[in-house]
Amino acid sequence: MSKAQQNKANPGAHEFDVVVVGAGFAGLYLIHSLRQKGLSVRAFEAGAEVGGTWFWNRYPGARCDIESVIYSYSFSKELQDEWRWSERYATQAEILAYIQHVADRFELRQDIQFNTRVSATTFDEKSERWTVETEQGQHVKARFVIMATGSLTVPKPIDIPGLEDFKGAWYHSTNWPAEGVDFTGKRVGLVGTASTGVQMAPLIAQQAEHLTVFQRTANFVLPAGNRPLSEDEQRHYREIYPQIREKTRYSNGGSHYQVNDKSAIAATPQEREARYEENYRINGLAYLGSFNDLLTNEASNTTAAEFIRGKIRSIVKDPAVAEDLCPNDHPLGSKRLCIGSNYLETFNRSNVSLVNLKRTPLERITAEGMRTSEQELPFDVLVFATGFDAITGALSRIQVTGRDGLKLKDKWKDGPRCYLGLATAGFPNLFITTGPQSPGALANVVVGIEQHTDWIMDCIGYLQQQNKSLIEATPDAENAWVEKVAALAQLTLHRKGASWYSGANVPGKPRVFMPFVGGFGNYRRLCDAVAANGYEGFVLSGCTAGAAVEQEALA
Ligand code: NA7
Repeated sequence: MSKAQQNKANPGAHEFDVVVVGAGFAGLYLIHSLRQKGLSVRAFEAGAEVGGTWFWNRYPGARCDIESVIYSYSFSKELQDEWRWSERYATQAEILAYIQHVADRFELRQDIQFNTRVSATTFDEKSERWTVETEQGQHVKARFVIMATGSLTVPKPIDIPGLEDFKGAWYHSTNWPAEGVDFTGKRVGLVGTASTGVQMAPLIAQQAEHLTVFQRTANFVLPAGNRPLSEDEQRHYREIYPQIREKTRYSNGGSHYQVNDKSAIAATPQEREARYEENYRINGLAYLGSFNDLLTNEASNTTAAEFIRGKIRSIVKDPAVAEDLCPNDHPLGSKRLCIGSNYLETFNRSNVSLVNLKRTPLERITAEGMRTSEQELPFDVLVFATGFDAITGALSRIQVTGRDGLKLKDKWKDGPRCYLGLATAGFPNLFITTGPQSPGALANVVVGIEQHTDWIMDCIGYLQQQNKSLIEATPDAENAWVEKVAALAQLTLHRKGASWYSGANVPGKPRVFMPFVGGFGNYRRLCDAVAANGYEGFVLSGCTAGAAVEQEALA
């Protein structure tokens, strides 16, 4: 009987090869891959179900802003062939159904403990084991801990004073009631106009008596071009899947779109207009690939931004509202583009109004509603789409203690530091998936999850082969990587956008641009080269008697 099978037969076990924190897209593929290697694994999941971000974010209109056919696992051809995506951009419900299907199909649930939040994990040098502690006080031990905690899982606390005074109902997008919310006949105030608010507003407006949208920063909103996927299209995708997947693995953003290898500024105005028009109509986030310098050349960026502002002015009938909706304080793409359906058109409805908080700031929430510097507005319901303590939020809520009592939160007090975005010096055998200093959510995160998982599996295999029990990033390699990630970001217009990519949305959070912007394909090649060079930048050590015996058993 393999160790993995033994574990399934023994739910009370408290010693594992690997503990995985989280059972979303990353956690599930990790469990599957670890089992394939014959390793025992226990995953802890705070939610009552698999899905992670896609379990919690069930607000009206929640959809992925990446196309379904590529926002999906590629590791199993059978899974790929049997699953049918009904729309170009899947709803949260459909993505969650897919993740649940994966959990059932590969029988992953038996290694997951639900409704369990990990509170701490501590490395013991003598035994070379991590102790993982849950909020319920449970302790388990593992040789490796893999954080699959996601980038968008912890809500940013609501930082508007007075919420406790409000007499009506209020909801946050990240923790939406499973039974839904009926807005019929209600006066609704919505705070937040980025990806989430943009998806919610049109649906709330269809039900509510009146919807007031509170906008602090106007964003670049593009139409998703969503539509049902026909049987023929699905068949076509299944035929070309091998090529699509290969493209996503080596592309800049983990997608299959062709990036135009031409500078916007070198193109004629007619060429620019034609390309922007085509991408605007049908390609969502790929609008950024209309030309090769939109994120590096300010003049080029302005041409793309001006095109979107023109669209806003042509769609929104009231010129004053249109002007308020025009983003003008950050370059296009320096914050995530917002992909929606009928968002701008929603402001042409008679039951929708916009409050520009740049002109009339929010002062506080009152018993009856909201007060700005200019007016007091009564509401029955308040909805917050105010975002996340992104990328590091979930990790910072776990007390992680490495070698010599080093606390991750102390090490990261001025910003996160990871080598390859996968490991951090002082914390042996701790891996982080799609975390800071990796492409993370800047690229298609499912492609990133598969790449990280495969890399970690190869790494554990290499340790076994070399008869080593520990792997740890060196401070030198980590420093060089962190500098490289920061220098790359400085070459782009991301440096000018105050976004969750850099922690700028959370007051007091260190301001560090966290994702690797050098392109997903390049990142993969760098990670592969590190592995090919015997895990350059890492120290491999250890091999206690206990670990050696275990490794023999696994061989
Ligand atoms: P985001 O992108 O962090 O957006 C949050 C929105 O909430 C944004 O419009 C913020 O305005 C607004 N916000 C936050 N706090 C306040 C306060 N106190 N007052 C007024 N407005 C506020 O989160 P999302 O959930 O929309 O999207 C996150 C990611 O999920 C997205 O990028 C996709 O990858 C999926 P601000 O811009 O700070 O002025």
